[in-house]
Amino acid sequence: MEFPEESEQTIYDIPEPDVQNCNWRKVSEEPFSGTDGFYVVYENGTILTSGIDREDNIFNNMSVAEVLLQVNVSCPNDEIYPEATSDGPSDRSKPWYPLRNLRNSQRDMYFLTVITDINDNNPEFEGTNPLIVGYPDAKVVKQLLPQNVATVKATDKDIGINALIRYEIEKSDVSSWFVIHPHTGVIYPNENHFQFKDAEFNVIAKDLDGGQGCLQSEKLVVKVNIIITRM
Ligand SMILES: [Ca+2]
Ligand SMILES: [Ca+2]
Ligand SMILES: [Ca+2]
Repeated sequence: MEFPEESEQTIYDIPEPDVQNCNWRKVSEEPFSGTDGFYVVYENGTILTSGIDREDNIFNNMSVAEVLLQVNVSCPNDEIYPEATSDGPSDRSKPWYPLRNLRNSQRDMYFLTVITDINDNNPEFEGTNPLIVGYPDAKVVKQLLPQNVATVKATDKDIGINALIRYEIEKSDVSSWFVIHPHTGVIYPNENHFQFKDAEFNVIAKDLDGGQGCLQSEKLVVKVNIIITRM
């Protein structure tokens, strides 16, 4: 089965009357998280998850976040009917006898759940904040190939579109001096507006490629200092 992370779900609820007087218990979870794990198994056969975090470190090395739950069920009949043995003729009038092996295997049940991603993590910038960069003054730039001002990088713990980042420069008096590549995070001087003066502006990173409902990062302050050269 498959369900989204962080949700509270009943993954199994055995219907009446089969539930009567049977006891269910959790045997194992793989991988196991924390002291109690992800699942709660009630004696009446209800299995709940209180929310599985797909970004939990235990899924780091898994291409798909999966949890395998093993539960054991024991019923009064287990004690009433003795274990079958190979001694003596089989009594076909007792249905449990020829099904012994099957019954034993039914004591353990396995539930494999695939945890799908939801967008519950904001992008986060790497490195120092503020980011302080130097940019050469006009005299030097004329002798060099045009160069970028800086590169910023943010990461997002989600996957897929939930982690697809779009960078933007927050609008300000100096924002028009710069252009940022929305996906690479490279910041260029805007040829038509750039001024060789110190400037400070904010960059934000949005997930969902900046689409509706996106989450955004803290503001990254970028300080550009013009390096004056004497030639
Ligand atoms: Ca999560
Ligand atoms: Ca997530
Ligand atoms: Ca995200």
